Amino acid sequence: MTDTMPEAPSGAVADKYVTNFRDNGFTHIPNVLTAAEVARFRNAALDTIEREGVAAGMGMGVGRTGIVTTAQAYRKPGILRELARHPRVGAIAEQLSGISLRVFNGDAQIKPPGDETDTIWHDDLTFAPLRGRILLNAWIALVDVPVERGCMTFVPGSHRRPDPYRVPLSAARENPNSFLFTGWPQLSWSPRLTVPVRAGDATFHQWRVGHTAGPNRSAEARIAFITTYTDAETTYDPQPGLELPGLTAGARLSDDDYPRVAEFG
Ligand SMILES: O=C(O)CCC(=O)C(=O)O
Repeated sequence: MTDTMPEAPSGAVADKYVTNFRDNGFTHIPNVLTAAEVARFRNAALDTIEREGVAAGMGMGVGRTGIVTTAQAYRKPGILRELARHPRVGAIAEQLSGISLRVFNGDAQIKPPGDETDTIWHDDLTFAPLRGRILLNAWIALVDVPVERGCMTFVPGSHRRPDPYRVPLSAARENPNSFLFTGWPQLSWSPRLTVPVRAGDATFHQWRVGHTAGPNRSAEARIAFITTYTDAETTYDPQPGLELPGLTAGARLSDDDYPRVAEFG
């Protein structure tokens, strides 16, 4: 994991967010998108999901909810690709991590009203066949997401937990709802922080921080876009059950398929 890195561009957000991200493993940044951007990207999310939405899993079939997602929208021409390559969001991610990044994924998600299922407690590393200094998600709210609509909850500081560094995917498959606390029992006793967000806000969290999201008990859909960034130097590191087609073990990710933030205009 990264704490202080030489490549860090700075100035996209106040230093307090960087401190927060590094100390806690996540941070909440208000007004990352303007109201006009929120409306445009929300419409694009609704349209795209209407046309080609698929049921989401946490990764490799673990932890199903009622969430419907676009499929690799970050790669397809269209408005959502613009959001995945949003220069300000990318600049914030690089400032928080302190290193050069590339986009690993980017999709819109809708959690329908009445979906009573929590997202499982997890860290993202368990689902990432990657070796690198960091992977982080920007969870961008395209509607207000109060607690009752299923906002995120984090275990502050859990990215600094002692070994094991990662657990196998089989642990998550066998115990999707408890593997985080079985793998790292001390986290059962750590305080948790639930983070309601307004439309246009984003939370950024890194791959070792424990997190979940709640059910949607509100009358409206929870609409969000999640961009996943990874260290630009990341290499493909397949794990049992975590293989991605078209990638070579040990090789760096390609700039064509996983664009560098530095290329965003
Ligand atoms: O949106 C959710 O319900 C969960 C999102 C999540 O786990 C993530 O962004 O890593």
